[in-house]
Amino acid sequence: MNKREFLKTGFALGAGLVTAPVFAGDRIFNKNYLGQASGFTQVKLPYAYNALEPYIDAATMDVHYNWHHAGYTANLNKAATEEGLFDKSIEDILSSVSRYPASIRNNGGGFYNHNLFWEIMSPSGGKPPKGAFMRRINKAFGSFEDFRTQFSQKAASVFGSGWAWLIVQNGKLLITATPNQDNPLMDVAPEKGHPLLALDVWEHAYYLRYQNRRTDYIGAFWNVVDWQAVEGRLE
Ligand code: MN3
Repeated sequence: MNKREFLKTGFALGAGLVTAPVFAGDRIFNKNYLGQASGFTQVKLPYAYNALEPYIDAATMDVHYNWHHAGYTANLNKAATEEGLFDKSIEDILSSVSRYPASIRNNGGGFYNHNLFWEIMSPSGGKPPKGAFMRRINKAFGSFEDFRTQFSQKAASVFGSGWAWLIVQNGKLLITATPNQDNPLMDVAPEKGHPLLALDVWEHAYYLRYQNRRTDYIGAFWNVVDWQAVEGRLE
């Protein structure tokens, strides 16, 4: 029985139940009675909503995680159901995102970007990187301070909504930015690479506390960056 037949059979066996878990590769898909997959799930927020105070406020975290990110995730699952993308990883989907409708690009990006964003922040963050990783940053950008300045400038200069990134591109560290929910994994990105660090500069990420003062929000972000988690994304 191939994977697709197994998916079908699994669903048929589960008919009549509200959800029927279906195993595909390394993911469990809970299909609801409409047959919609919920295979892409938000990471569990690794800290309380108020844990990043005063830099990121609890109300913003709550709305951002439970409405914005949850919305992208639900809409990705709906779009992935329509496109039959059950057996692909999000990385695979994003790397050929130009082949799919805009709903996959927007919601797939929104899903992936926020999962990464939550995981590279921590209430115990703000301590600079160490050892070989710090030396690599110094080599690429002059110094850690220079890196922060360049990244902050990139984030501040995003026109409208988007993200700033630290990526690895062919073994080289690089700062880049993307509009909307695009990211450097996408085939449409001008600079492609593996994302290590991400900063959401959509107004929904900071407006409640900082209003239009995006640069204050960017400055505060450095106090919660978990450099161990960032380094952990280097494979
Ligand atoms: Mn956001």
